Amino acid sequence: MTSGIERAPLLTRLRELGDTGRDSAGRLSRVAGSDADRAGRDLLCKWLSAAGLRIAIDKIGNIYGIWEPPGASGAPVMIGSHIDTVIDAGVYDGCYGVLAGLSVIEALQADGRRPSRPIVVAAFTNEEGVRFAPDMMGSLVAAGGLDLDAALRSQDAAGVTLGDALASIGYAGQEQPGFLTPHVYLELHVEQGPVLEASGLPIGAVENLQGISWQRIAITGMANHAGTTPMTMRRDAGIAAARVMAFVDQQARATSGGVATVGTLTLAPGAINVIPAEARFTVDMRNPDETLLKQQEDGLSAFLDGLRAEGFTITTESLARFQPVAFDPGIAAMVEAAAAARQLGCRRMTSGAGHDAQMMARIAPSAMIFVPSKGGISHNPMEFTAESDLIAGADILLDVVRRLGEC
Ligand code: HGY
Ligand code: MN
Ligand code: MN
Ligand code: MN
Repeated sequence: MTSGIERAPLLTRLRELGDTGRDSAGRLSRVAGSDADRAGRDLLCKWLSAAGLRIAIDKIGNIYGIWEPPGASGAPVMIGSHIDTVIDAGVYDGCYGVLAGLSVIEALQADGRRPSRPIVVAAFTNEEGVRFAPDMMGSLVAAGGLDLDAALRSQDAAGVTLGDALASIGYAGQEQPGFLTPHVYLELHVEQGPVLEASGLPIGAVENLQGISWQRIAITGMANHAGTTPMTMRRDAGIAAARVMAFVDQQARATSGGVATVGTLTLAPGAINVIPAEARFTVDMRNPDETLLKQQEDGLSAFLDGLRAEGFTITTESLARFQPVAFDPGIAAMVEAAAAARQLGCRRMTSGAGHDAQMMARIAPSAMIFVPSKGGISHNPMEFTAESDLIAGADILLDVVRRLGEC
């Protein structure tokens, strides 16, 4: 096989980017628009420039490193992902795909390849949606699925808008989102789940991505004395929230392909001896089947109506709602063929996690390549992928980009 990816730069940059922006406790929380996000973006742009790429930044802060070799024309082959992270994150989620995209361009340059199309590596803003909702926001705006001004007006818990946050870190770009529509879009990503490791295979050809429903819920009961109020006379918002958590968990376990998570929960007024007057929490439900995802949402809605009948006031707000997405079967077949040519085991699979590819699939044939996550762990500092798998995934990305870029 022709030369593949240079190991050292990819692995070294992954570590260096992973160490950029850690807090005093050593935690990596590069949430969108933070100082850690600025530090990571600055480092990425330094590497993109050093590779001779033209850097363009759009008004939602998406970063594009553009390689336009002589003779290349037309819509680009785009390789993308994100460098923002969740709170106390691992170093591979998102960053691996962006840095592998840079390594692919460097390998093509080193081989003297002349692609017929420009090749672009993209880092999309706020893929995680931890500080500003919805997630996959930068790619969603670039794909025309969310109005730019509405996205820039999204606020974090402190009322800071994404627009102000991007301006404060110097990444409120000039280009109009969508100024660069790809010919095809590829994303290499750690699986973040247990399937590849359990299959003993290094490569996943991702053919679809499950639907996602994010809701923010507030339940209002009544504060009262923890010692004097009989259990039969309480309107305990905390217990009501706990009942919702148990319900969505049990419902997901009983629904084929369903998952559900309550990842945030606050109680007010938040005193040991006061029955909670208010509970605010989020519900993340997902399912590869749109009908079943809708069934999960309807079940939650009916459960909340039951709580209203008990006297609770309940408000719900949709933070994100994305239908399941099918990726391009032709490109998935290219991934499988590239793996076979390198004698690497490969299987077709569904993505449990959301990714920028699900947004770019709205405007261009798109596909993803997965590599295994040790223990299926992600969104956790224990996230780990073996170096041999990281390089194998990047080699497959290189092979598919060479086919798509005709070089
Ligand atoms: O939640 C997700 O799946 C994505 O990483 N934002
Ligand atoms: Mn990711
Ligand atoms: Mn993630
Ligand atoms: Mn993701």
